[in-house]
Amino acid sequence: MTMHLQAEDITSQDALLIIDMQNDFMPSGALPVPGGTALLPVINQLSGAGFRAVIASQDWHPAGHCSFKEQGGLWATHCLAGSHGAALVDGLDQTHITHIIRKGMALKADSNSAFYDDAGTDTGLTALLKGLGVKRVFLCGVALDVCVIATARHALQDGFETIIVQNAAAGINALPSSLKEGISFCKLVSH
Ligand code: VGL
Ligand code: ZN
Repeated sequence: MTMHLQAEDITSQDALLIIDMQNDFMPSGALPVPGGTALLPVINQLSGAGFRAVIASQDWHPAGHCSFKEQGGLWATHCLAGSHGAALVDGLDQTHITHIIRKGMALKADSNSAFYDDAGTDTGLTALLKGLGVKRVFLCGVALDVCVIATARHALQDGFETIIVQNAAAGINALPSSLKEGISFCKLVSH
């Protein structure tokens, strides 16, 4: 399903998950996502649309993290806890952000998802959302093919209607062709 989202479609049972809009994932950062900066106006418009909660995730790694190349992982060193690279991008409007979720903090388990890491450790996001009465989540941010999609899969698994806002998300590479059914895509309509 592709729907065209308008601000008036958002209800008090909806949450926005803004995934990893951090300096290291922007075009001049350590692990650049092409087009990352161009998402800012769309995400900023979206975040004020009346969500019950607006949750920003931050990739937040210790030195020597297992996902880093020098440890045999896939990625250049990025998002070191407390660094400028790990900070939310300056141009991100934080006015409507209600919660921050940090992930990837364990040395030996990566966490593409904002819900559970690769060892199954829970960030508490599902309980937080359920406690607020959230039934539907909209996802945006970076990287679409890595952390956004991993977060979407867990959202769906935990019973949330799950929608990726395609024009508010950008990837490092193309999306995998084997996308799990049940995740919807929409575009934000501005007017
Ligand atoms: C991410 C690679 C490594 C992401 C995080 O936010 O998509 N990608 N760590
Ligand atoms: Zn990472």
